[in-house]
Amino acid sequence: MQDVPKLRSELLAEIETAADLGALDSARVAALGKKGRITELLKSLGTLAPEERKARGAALNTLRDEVAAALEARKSALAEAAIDSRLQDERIDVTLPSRPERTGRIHPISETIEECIQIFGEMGFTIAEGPDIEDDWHNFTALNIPPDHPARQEHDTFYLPGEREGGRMVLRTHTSPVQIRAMQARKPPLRIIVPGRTFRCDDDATHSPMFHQVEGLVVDRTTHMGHLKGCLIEFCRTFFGIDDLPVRFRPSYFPFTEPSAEVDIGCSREGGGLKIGHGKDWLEILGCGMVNPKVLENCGIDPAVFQGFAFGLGVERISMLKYGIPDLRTFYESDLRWLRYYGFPALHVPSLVGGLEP
Ligand code: 2NL
Repeated sequence: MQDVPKLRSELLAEIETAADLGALDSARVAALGKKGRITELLKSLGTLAPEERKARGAALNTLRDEVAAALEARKSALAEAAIDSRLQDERIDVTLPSRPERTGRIHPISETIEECIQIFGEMGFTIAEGPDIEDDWHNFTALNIPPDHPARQEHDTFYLPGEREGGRMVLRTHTSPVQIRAMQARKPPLRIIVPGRTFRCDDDATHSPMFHQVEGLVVDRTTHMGHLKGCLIEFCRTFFGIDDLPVRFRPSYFPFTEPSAEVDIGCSREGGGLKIGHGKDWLEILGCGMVNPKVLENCGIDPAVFQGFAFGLGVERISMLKYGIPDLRTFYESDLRWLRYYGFPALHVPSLVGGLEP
């Protein structure tokens, strides 16, 4: 008759030395499988005398439990070892230096948007995004742009064929519809900026059918023109890195703001070149105003309780001014030599104090 202690040490040794899950499973089958050594012994208990059967049955049950526990323990140990070895194999030395000159460059549009996000982010704005394809209501109607407004005309707007939910769809002509959606979806106070692509049916030396905007919106109970001015003066000075940059607000008109203004920064055009920051000339760089009460109302915000300011700027324009890029069209030509010259290294961090150098 099989000696239980001997069987125990054989089975446990086999389990302990199983090198992988396959070998471990063979050990399990050999011990506890249908024709396993423990199973066979349990089956043969019936042939024994009652006293002997009891003692041996107890010993075999204990052995079976012990072997089962050893199998589980070995299984966990093998799994852990597998993870350890995988972690070792996939180790990445994050202290190795990068090789930015051998990787791509960041496009000036991305860089400029990132700089705007950085500056407005410091002021507490968060980023909102929305679809490039919009319905007529979010792109025009909600913004108090009347049906006969020139901006709606076929030659300014890319209208898409067909209708969706009973309305015409357009490629958004500004990022304002994202702010409309934010006002509909959330309760004030709101403080968001919206960077993104915009589209207008225009293509010449100074217009591209696809361009980028950063718009901003603040809505709160006591938001006023002083907040608008402080925010945008701060933005202009930080973006161009000139502490005493002259900034002026010139009255203007937009259907979605009242009053409206355009923002100019001081510059000099003496000697043919353009120098930002000093001199007696002015350069328009963005549009802004207090959100028209009708627009708040269109979005379900009570204009008797809340007021806001908004602004919009063209990313290509301020990028060209800051980085001395002379030709708008070159932004979209995917010319690698241009990108190496005007682009930014992969790990470049947009700086608030970076001045005019890339
Ligand atoms: C420009 C002028 C502007 C806005 C954009 C705006 C958005 C909402 C409500 C009110 Cl939802 N206003 N946006 C306001 C004033 C000017 O952009 O010349 N952009 C390049």
